[in-house]
Amino acid sequence: KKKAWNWSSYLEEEQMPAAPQKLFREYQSFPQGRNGFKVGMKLEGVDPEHPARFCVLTVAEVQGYRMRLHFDGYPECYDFWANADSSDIHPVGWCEKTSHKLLPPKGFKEGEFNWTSYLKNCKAQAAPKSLFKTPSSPVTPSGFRLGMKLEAVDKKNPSLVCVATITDMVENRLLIHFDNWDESYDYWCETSSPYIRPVGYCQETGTPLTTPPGHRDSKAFSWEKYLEETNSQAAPARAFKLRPPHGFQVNTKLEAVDRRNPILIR
Ligand code: MLY
Repeated sequence: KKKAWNWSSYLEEEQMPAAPQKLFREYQSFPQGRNGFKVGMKLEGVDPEHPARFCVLTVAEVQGYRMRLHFDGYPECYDFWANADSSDIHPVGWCEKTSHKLLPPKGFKEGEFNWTSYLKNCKAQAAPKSLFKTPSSPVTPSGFRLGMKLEAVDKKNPSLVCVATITDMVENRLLIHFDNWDESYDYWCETSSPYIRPVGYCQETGTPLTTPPGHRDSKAFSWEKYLEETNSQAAPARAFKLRPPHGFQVNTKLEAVDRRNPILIR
């Protein structure tokens, strides 16, 4: 007969210790982490699968400092976990205030949704503003502007550096969109992100640049012409937090962890 599984006999059998509680940050502690969000509260937030979209969300479960967020009207399989201080979540009304399009719950036509009557009909509470992370320091203008172009690593295909555009900005974070690709490759990053580089970086470093599909003569791609054709500006090099040259050379040998097989050091 099988005995019920439990941690203490498992650790004893394996002769392995549990990770000591003191190694966890307060926000990781379970279940005492400070978190004022309550199940049923509603809010607005980024869809992790489509970072360009802001959606109507409900707190479905709270565990310590983390919570499971649910897309109103959609199946639970799309639920995702976020920390209470995530920069991707905002109080009710944030989209309107910041001129972002808010995707209504499933079943609503565009323009038909309004928070006041929705909250009333659902008999639900909006998550209080005080629970959300507020930008720590006043946001200093970064030099990046909406619509500016740059060269960015495609995080889903990390060997590619591609022609990209800043299509949204929240505080100091940038939404990176790849020209002529759909929004599923988009991602949010800090201005100091190592994934973004100024126009001309690839040419300077001899890295191949992936040009927008459908753009004529990808071989003869010229940023100058492209900026002119698209009537857009390059993000200024000074806006990038460029780090000093690191001294690594192409083909220098080193030791590194294999991320797909992390116990091996090759
Ligand atoms: N094999 C993939 C590569 C997509 C790359 C998209 N980047 C550049 C935004 C495909 O063709 O779908």
